[in-house]
Amino acid sequence: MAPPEETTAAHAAAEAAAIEENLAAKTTGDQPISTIVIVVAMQTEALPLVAKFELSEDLDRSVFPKGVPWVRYHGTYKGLHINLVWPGKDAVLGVDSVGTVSASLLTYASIQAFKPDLIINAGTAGGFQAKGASIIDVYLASDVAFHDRRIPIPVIFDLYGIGARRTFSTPNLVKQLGIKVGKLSTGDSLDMCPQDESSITANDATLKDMEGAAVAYVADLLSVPTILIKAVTDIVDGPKPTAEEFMENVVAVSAALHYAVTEVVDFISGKSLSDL
Ligand code: FMC
Repeated sequence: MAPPEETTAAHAAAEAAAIEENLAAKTTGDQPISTIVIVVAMQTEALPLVAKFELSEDLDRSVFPKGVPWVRYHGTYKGLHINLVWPGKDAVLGVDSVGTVSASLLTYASIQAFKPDLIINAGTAGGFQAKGASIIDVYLASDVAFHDRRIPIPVIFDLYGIGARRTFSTPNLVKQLGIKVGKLSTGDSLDMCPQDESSITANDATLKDMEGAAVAYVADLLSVPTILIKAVTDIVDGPKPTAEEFMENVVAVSAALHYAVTEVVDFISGKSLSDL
């Protein structure tokens, strides 16, 4: 049953007030974190988190442009305003809109709409066993870079393409949770061609995904600190074909991811950015 109109209006007004209040408080990194945006790429990754944080789907969708498939779940958990967003299903093909383009647009729109103190990009990733990764391991990405933006014009354009950047530093969180830390390399393909492989090696990456560096780029543009939590679904330098191994593990690994994200959110609750 649809909620009565006054309830929806009151709810929207309360939300707008919370966003304003959050903006007013955002002068230093010392206030408790109030609003977070969790960006995920796949429904399988989103649903365990929606259940855990008891979020409700924003059926009105007026925060996003009309017609986009992007989905937002929201609610309050341990004093934090949580907005969990995923780019939804492709309008034509009906599959999750994975990759850097959707992730960038959604991150941009979500920062504009919710003015978060912090972005969490949570998702699955390939891992390199040569770098110590195993299936179901969960990592915090210390650095991100792209591996498929080759611009071989020396000195500056090549570096722009790689787009390497450090993520928001969270030494206390890493220490408290004992979570693994590694570098993440992002590109728009699930498979890996030889050129991508050498770029990933040059990026010194333990992890390979299709969104992380794009989310971090947009968040950096708009000066929002970002942390990336990635759980390993497949071993890129292992014997199994990536797509097969990914499909085999994605549900179990999404469950592991949701435990890790919960631990991170529990840790964040009541803390300021400088406490992380
Ligand atoms: N390479 C690239 N991306 C992924 C991966 C791999 N070996 N394993 N899992 C992923 C992530 C991507 O970020 C996508 O969101 C999704 O899972 C695969 O389409």
